[in-house]
Amino acid sequence: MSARLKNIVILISGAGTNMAAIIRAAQTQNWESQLGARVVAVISSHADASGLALAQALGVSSEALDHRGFESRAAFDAALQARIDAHGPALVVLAGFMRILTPGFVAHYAGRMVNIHPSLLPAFTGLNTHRRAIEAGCQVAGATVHQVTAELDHGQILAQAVVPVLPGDSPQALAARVLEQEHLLYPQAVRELLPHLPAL
Ligand code: NHR
Ligand code: GAR
Repeated sequence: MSARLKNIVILISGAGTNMAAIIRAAQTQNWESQLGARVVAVISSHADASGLALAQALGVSSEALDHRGFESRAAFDAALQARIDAHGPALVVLAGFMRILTPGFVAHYAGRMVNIHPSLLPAFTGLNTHRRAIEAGCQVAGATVHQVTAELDHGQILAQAVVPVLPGDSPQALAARVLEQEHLLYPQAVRELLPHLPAL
């Protein structure tokens, strides 16, 4: 029975508030009985991520695999892949995950790895999205849930949320406005994707 559940592994690097939103949605909406899915593990690329304790507090086991202990991206990704695959994941969810992943790693999870990026893709791939949106004079900003492919922030778009950029916005103020929408968008996008994924 439990072998047929769709296991979700969430990768984080920091606060893990998107991770927490997904775990809470899975619990309150009873994804296990409704969708045959459950969040089984959280893995952080940073040992000091506060999201590790937050996951434990929500009843999900968490572990750190600090990227600084590895000589190369390929070595880190190989170790990360082994840790993830130990949980038999149907879906890998990047939630504030800050390490660029190698093409081999991405290929291994093709069609079953998603990310939330804090911009309205295809605008503003990469980092410092909020500062760049303000400097460009954008009147709207937002977040995008997308499939992860080898090319950074270029996978198929699954869902987007839009917020206004307000006069005098700081990158921090805009980031907080976007993050609030991310917490609604990401659990919903994952929930809609799950029926389309095979259990491992
Ligand atoms: N990997 C691939 N191959 N494809 C994607 O679409 C990915 C990915 C890894 C992470 C998240 C992404 C985001 O939402 C993501 C998407 C980190 C960086 C980055 O430059 C860029 C984009 C994203 C995540 N990272 C630096 C690096 O050298 C480290 C930056 C830091 O530690 O602060 O890996 O924005
Ligand atoms: C979120 O805004 C997420 O979109 C962004 O970082 C924040 C993480 O918050 N992701 C990236 O910038 C990826 N490069 P969280 O850890 O509280 O979910």
